[in-house]
Amino acid sequence: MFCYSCNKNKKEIELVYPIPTERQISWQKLDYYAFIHFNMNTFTNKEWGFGDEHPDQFNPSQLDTDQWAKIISEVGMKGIVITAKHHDGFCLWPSDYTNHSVRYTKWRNGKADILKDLAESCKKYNLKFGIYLSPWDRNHKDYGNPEYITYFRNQLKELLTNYGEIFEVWFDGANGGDGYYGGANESRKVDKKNYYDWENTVKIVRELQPNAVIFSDAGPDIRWVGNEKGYANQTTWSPILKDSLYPGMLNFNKFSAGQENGTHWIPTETDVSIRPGWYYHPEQDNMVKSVEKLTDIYFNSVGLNSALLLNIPVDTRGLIHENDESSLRGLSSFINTVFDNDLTKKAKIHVLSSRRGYNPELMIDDSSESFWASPKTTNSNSIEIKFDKKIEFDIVEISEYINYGQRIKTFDISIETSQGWKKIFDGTTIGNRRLVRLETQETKSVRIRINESKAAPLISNISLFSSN
Ligand code: FUL
Repeated sequence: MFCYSCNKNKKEIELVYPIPTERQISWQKLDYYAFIHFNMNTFTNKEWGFGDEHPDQFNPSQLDTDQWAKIISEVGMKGIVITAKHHDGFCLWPSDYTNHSVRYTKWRNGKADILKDLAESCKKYNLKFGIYLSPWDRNHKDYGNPEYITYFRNQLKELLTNYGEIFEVWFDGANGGDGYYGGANESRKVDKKNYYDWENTVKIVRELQPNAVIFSDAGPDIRWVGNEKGYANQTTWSPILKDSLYPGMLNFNKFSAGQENGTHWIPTETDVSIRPGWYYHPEQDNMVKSVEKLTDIYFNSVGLNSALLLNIPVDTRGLIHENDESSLRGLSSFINTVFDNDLTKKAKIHVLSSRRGYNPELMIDDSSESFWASPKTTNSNSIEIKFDKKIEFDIVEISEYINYGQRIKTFDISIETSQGWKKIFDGTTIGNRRLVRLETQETKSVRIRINESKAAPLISNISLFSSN
């Protein structure tokens, strides 16, 4: 995993617990990937189906999962998480455990398996494949009883066994309420803390897909960011006091920024839809988020020590709508143009002192595996990036080497002017990737100071970009 040749003897670096697992480190490198909400609700024009829908209502006219995967890979997203089953209980795959699935539709004579099609399309376009399986099931007669947990796990096993490598398993925190429940048409409440016995469900995922990260409000691998708007917290600690959390809890917002003294490494994933709804609604065709809005979301998720799970509601044809495609391509073109030209390639970098073997140039080299380390005893560090000629920039990117724990608590950025140093930004956490967007600045020297840190900072990357 580690690039030992980059820094000779990483063994001497002190760990600051908690630290990420290998599966979390690989996931964190994905930056942004797609959520696809496509299921029964697409055809009933709802966000939450009651569970009494007839399988024949599911009827896409031109379904083409290659079209999804092609667009998604071309815009630089690294994977797709699909709503295999949403709260209404309808399954996009021919599950052996229910007759509420594509197997019981007139569409394609009941021979369809959308997960199989999508898994193949993902392979073809080199995308990772993930699944959303709703714990809440408003169709199933046993929901609320122990039998339903067996049903849920049987379905999970089908998904984790029959579709190749799964990179993420998404468990929604929304559950319990009224529903069809096999004809009972009643309200059912569950004890969210204990009903699902998550510990044993997690074991199934670990056994069948050891590399998959598990998402829920509370982890265990990645956690909810606390809103569905696309914005992570300005201060975002990957460590969190896990024992105070459980999926579906009401006051989750209190915890969503994580904690400096968190006990478990559970980074945030920022989920947001490109439209107002998670599902396709024709009346929202002209409400697709603009390129500017998506760019802002990108900076406030990927750029705030999180990852962006951007939802695209596939339409009733079974295709990504032209308007959504156009915004996605706009975002991708911004990302490619801006992040392709790192101005620090022409810079010299200076620090007051370094640990032997961890020189400052490692912050502006091409590798994210190498890093600069300050001496053990220092808690205030000044990094200067100097240019021969004046440069213009409006984006600063800083990354900690997170494999050994998240450390930095506060930092600031200054530029050198004819009157001396001028502070232009004050920030808190950095973590995996911090993107700071500024007014355009002109200078020959940029200074980043790490003001407070849990231990000597380890910085793997500093970049400067111009979006003009
Ligand atoms: C929520 C669900 O209730 C929404 O329908 C959607 O799936 C969103 C991603 O998660 O909790």
